[in-house]
Amino acid sequence: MTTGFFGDIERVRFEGPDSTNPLAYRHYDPDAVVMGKRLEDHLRFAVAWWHSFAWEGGDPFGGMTFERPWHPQNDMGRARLKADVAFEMFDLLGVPYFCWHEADIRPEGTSFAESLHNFESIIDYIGEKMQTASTRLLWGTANLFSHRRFMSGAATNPDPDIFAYAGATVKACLEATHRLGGENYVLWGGREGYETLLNTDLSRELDHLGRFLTMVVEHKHKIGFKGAILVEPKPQEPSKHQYDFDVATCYGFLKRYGLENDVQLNIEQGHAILAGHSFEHELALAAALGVFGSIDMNRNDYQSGWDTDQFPNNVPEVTLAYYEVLKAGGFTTGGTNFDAKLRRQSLDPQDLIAAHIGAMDVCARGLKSAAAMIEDGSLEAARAERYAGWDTPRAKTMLDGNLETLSAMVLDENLDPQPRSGRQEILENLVNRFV
Ligand code: XLS
Ligand code: NI
Ligand code: NI
Repeated sequence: MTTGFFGDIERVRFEGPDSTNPLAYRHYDPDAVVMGKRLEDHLRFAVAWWHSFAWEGGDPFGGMTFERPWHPQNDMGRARLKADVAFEMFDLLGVPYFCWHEADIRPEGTSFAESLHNFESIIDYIGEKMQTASTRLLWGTANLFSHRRFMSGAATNPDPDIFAYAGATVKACLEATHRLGGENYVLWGGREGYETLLNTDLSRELDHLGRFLTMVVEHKHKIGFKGAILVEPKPQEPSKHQYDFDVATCYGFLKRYGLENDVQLNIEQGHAILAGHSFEHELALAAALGVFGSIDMNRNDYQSGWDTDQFPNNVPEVTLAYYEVLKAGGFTTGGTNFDAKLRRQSLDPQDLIAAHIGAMDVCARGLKSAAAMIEDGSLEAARAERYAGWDTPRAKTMLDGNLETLSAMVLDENLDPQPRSGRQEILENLVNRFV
């Protein structure tokens, strides 16, 4: 018995690039083998519970547009109905993973104990559904930013009781993630930052955030959770200044608190853009620093400058991102989470299915193009050639020397190095052969 929410929509199949069926995959064939691995195992797609099922379609100028049968989301019966519909969608899409915040899946209670009780019973319910479903948990996370108690932050709140409340919430969410066999646990510091320095003790807040994250890592080991702990960088919104600004800032923070070997990063396309970077820059940097974990694949509107959380639909952009993912060795515990929502005028259940189909197809095309670029090898060959001078014993002695030996070398050999073209346009043309 299904809920009937998706009407007569049938399981989405791969029909190939010539299909005109709007509810078929044209590029995502989960079983297609690319670079020796199934596409499903490369991409590891996940549906985000918050955008697809909990979000009601509001914006700063207006409220709910969606009117789902589980609205308002204030009792357990509706929470279970929402879970039923979620699993029906996972099955229709054949998507291997999902993600949640506790606030997406359970109604808030009138006390912490009641909220916890609601949460645990919905986790049991989801656990039962997972017995027969083929969709697994990519990550769980805590919503430490929506409720008004968190308006001044969670771990960085000036009120220690909020720090405790946040810790209790993360304990429950981490344990539930472990119970459901989740592969990662994410922390995004939505309001871990500030609006004005005039009322903020920045130094103290950073120490509290470091201590909080250390407690999370300690608890992970205590309960035997083998998944990865991931922090998700974002420069601003909702806070004016966020402490987890970008990959570089997060890495510095992890280093300072001795967590760089225990915590990796969940990197979101839209957040990279908000920070003034490209997505591929953030991915390449995370890989270089050894903290690449997982991705949130959702774009922003480039004109509005907001975190609009739109489904990806730009193949060349996605290709460059997966190129970095593949070069980093691909995902291990991580995956491709669609932290993306419909536009608020897209009311129909079919819109939800079509949005994911389009996003999965775009990502499949991007990954296949990236793999083709790697297999072709011309781009890496050009890069290697540009640095070839460094592969010589002579260059090694430069690195092993000091400023005096470098000075002596320049004078003795009368060095007069000549600039060489970076060949950017030629390389861009090369990439365009594949996308
Ligand atoms: C918000 C974040 C959020 C995290 C999970 O911008 O992307 O959705 O992914 O808390
Ligand atoms: Ni985001
Ligand atoms: Ni995100």
